[in-house]
Amino acid sequence: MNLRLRGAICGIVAAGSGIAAAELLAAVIRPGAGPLVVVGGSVIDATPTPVKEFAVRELGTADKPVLLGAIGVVLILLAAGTGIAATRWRAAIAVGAGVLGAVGAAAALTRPAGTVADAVPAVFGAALAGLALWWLPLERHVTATGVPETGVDRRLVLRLSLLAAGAGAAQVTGLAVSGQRENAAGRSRGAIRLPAAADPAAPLPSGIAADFTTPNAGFYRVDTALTVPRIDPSVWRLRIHGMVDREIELTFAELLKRPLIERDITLNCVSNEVGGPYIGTARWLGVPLGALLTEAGIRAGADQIVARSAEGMTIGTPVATALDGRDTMLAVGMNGEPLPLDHGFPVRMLTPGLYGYAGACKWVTELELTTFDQFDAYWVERGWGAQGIVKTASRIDRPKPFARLTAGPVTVAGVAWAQRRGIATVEVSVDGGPWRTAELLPTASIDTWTQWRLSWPATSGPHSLAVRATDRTGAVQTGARATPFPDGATGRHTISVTVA
Ligand SMILES: Nc1nc2c(c(=O)[nH]1)N[C@H]1C(S)=C(S)[C@@H](COP(=O)(O)O)O[C@H]1N2
Ligand SMILES: [Mo]
Repeated sequence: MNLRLRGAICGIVAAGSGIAAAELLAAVIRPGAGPLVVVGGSVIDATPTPVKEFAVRELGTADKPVLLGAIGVVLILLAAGTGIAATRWRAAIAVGAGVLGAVGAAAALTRPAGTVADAVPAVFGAALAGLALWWLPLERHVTATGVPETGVDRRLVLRLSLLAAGAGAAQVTGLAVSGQRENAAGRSRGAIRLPAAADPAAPLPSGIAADFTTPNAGFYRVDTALTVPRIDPSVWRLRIHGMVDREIELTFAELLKRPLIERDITLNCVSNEVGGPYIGTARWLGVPLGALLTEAGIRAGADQIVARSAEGMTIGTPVATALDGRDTMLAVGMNGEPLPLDHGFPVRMLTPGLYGYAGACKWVTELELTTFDQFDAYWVERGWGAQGIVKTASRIDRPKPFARLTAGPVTVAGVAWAQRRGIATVEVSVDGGPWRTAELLPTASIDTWTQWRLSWPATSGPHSLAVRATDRTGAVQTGARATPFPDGATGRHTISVTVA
């Protein structure tokens, strides 16, 4: 085997065993702070907004596996390079291990919820990787007569196998440990019996279409969390502090004792492109935030609620939205179940009328009353608008883009939304022609989307269909195109179809 290949293999196996050991240690002492996840989280936070937008748009929920894969490739290159260099220059081992440990430790220490202990797995793993590489026979054994041994290098094969087996065992154990914890989180969620709402939602009006409510399993997910936080509701606490007269700390049981409201609310993501999928409607159960804040006593001048989550997200929401009568809540239930882990279990915020990044902090553990002048939340620091008001928009769901249709009546249908304002009319234009008014289906409230449909007498040939909504303030959805950054996409969803 040539020396370089030998070095590369030794480097990769040594690094792999160190990283597996570090992940195992992290799984035991501090779940969610494994070196890979911590480095990945730092990469996400440091990623420039346009790249993030691209990732959300092009990769959707696959953005996280792709990121972890990219980190894996960088690690393999670093490990192989270190191994190759070490065949000539032993000190390369210290350099490679040092880089690995330093990057891991720096990422761990700079995570928003990071503690000094979080750096331990990375340092330990890097040291182990260095020792392993030192121990591996990087050069071919030389016989007493000074001739390199030929044939299979038993020592190399044996040591590589031992390391690989050790890494495999660490990996399996680590997965078992986190699997246990996941099951525990799932069990504690499964054991929760949510109280009935003191103020239940009205039944959905008859005539509402079946897909008005988005099932939990199909609800879009957008967040920066590489691993979903697993919060034990029995240790969960919410702290309300900052510009308040009395700090409040609540347990989950205390939160559930408060009168609950149940509401149908549409939630959507500011990163959604025109016509995009990051929107859904659910029946949420939660504690109105306004009363809680009033009990805490909001000090004069406080205009921002900064919600902090277990994994360190910060989301800034205007104080006014908790006091102006809308159903801003700390949600605990979604479509008749406790919140799914992905959607913020055990508690998330929900603010009708605001995009998720400005009002819907998942896994929330802290609310700090402050001002917009004093503090920029996570997305605002990255250039997104501070207020996050949902823009009036509409989408064509049927027919699908590039559908081949037969001439005759075709049902064109979709949704339109302008949470807090409500939808007044929806219109469709065929081939840039006059706007035709669509039929609006019954809807739940001004905080939910409105389904619409129109029977179109399709004639043969290629056609384009465009939609626009008018909200109940009379404002017509603009046709001017804007990208999602910095405060939500605008433009009209337009599709092409062919009629035979
Ligand atoms: N803790 C936390 N909360 C978060 C986010 C996040 O990254 N972390 N993303 C926000 C964004 S941008 C949106 S659009 C909504 C999405 O909520 P969902 O995943 O339940 O649909 O969550 C919001 N809350
Ligand atoms: Mo979002």
